[in-house]
Amino acid sequence: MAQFTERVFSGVQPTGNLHLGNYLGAIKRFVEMQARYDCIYCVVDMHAITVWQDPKELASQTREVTAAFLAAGIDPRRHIVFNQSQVSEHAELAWVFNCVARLGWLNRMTQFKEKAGKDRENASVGLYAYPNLMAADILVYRATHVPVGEDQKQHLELTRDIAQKFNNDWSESIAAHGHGDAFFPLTEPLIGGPATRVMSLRDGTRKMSKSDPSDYSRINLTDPPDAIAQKFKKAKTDPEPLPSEEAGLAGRPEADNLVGIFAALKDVTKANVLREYGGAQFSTFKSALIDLAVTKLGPIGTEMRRLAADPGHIDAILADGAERARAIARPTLEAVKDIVGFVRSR
Ligand code: AQP
Repeated sequence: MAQFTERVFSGVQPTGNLHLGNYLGAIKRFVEMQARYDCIYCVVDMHAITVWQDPKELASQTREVTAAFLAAGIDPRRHIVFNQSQVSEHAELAWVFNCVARLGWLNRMTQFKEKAGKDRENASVGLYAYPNLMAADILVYRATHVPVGEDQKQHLELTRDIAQKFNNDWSESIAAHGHGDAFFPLTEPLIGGPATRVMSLRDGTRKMSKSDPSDYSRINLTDPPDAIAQKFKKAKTDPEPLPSEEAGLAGRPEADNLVGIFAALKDVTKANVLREYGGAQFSTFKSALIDLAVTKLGPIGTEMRRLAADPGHIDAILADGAERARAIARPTLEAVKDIVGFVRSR
């Protein structure tokens, strides 16, 4: 089996209101990956326009996500940070994948069903084909690992299916062009830790989400300390004290969510948290959670605001990242063109 250089790719949509779920499920883990892998982190603006985006807001939100990456501790000199639309190879490979993926595969995608809702006929074709573009984002760098939240698991499985089918359908051409028995890796999702699915603070059965109309459902990364405190104070709970063991969280989604958030912010397990707070009332636990969240998130918000004052600096980082991303993506795409049989000038 072909060997692939280990490389991490992941992306975040610039669709506003970056929240604690995006941070714990994705960005915080992006930061941790830097010590072990070469990493490529992308602001996926082409994914964002699968639903309507105001142009001015899209540009400012693209810079805001970039600022969040930097403020959280991603190093754009050692790794690559850029926005997707600056590297056209993503779109070109996505077209090839549109011709590899099967309608039946996309019809099973739950995120499309959730986002399109009842008005499916009026959803954009882009929203439907979103997973194929996501596969291209990852595979144009032949990335081997993708840190994501639990909600992206199904899309990662589709990415593997697309890679496998591409490798099978063009196996002779792949070998004839000197790429051995597989051109694309079967990318591994990295989904782990106590906060792979952070839930809404208003309803422990719904995912914390940028598009939730209630701002009280989420902690935004730019929230000042008093807003963080206010939102956690108002967060839904149940009347029982915290259990001493994890099994006691079953059937208590709000308690489970707050304990998971605490554990992820503190880099411990839920069991550790319950050892310390088992038997405590929510008022006591929420005070400790507020202190912890303000300590961890406060400096990120402050740094994001500082970076926001200099959009030219952000744009320069994105331009530099795009150039370095293109240097990896272009040879992949050229090889794909040769494998598929597209004539190209050399
Ligand atoms: N609630 C969450 N818990 C853990 N991880 C999460 N992620 C998103 N929500 C949670 C992870 O954040 C990364 C970037 O997500 P995205 O912005 O690309 O798209 P999304 O998953 O569609 O985010 P939202 O907040 O749910 O946006 P809307 O409301 O627009 O649909 C991904 O790794 C994702 O797993």
